[in-house]
Amino acid sequence: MSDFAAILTFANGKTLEFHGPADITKETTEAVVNAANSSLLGGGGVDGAIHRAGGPSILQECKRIVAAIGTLPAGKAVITTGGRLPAKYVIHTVGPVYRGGERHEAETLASCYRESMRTADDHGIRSLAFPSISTGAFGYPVREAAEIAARTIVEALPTCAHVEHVRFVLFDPATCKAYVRAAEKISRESMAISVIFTKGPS
Ligand code: AR6
Repeated sequence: MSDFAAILTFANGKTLEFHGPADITKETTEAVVNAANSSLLGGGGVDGAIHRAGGPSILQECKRIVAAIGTLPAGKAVITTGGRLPAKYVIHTVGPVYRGGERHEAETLASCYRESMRTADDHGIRSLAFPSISTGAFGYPVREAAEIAARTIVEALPTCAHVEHVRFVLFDPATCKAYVRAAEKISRESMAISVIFTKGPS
């Protein structure tokens, strides 16, 4: 059971949803995004959870990608199938490691979201779920990261031919709260035509 949900609906009928606390490995969107590292060999946090739940085929595909293109730079994205996950695909992206908030870190974080959206769209994917990239082991302050994440999706969504629904799946209450703030800010700026907060943060 989640404690928080907000849905922003835009003029073209596309939606951006904020949802949590929740586990992205249970998501039934067509694709889920993984906050990976450049090796694509798995790790802790959401990366570990996705590989555990999805099974070994995801790692095998990641190894084939690395053999073909080398390690994945921060800000880029690649796609594998979802193995045993309910989602059909996993899009793996590498967030920036936070080292004090230099401008290129914000740009790299925005690039993760843009590249993931572009990859999904190139594969005809209609619905996509994101975790909060870089705000765990990579140490990005969640309030700043939430605003970059939400704004980048709001900008990218209208340009997609296929992606219609994007959902942030937020693991813990503090992360939910930060994304609620970002959602509220965006809704105040009237980028969305309808905003529904079914439960706010306390
Ligand atoms: N569902 C949704 N979100 C989750 C889940 C889950 N099952 N598990 C954790 N989170 P992190 P990063 C949240 O550390 O900061 C890995 O070792 C978590 O609470 O997973 O980008 C990789 O291999 C936090 O809000 O990713 C890399 O080496 C968010 O996901 C490194 O960590 C991101 O936390 C990447 O670090």
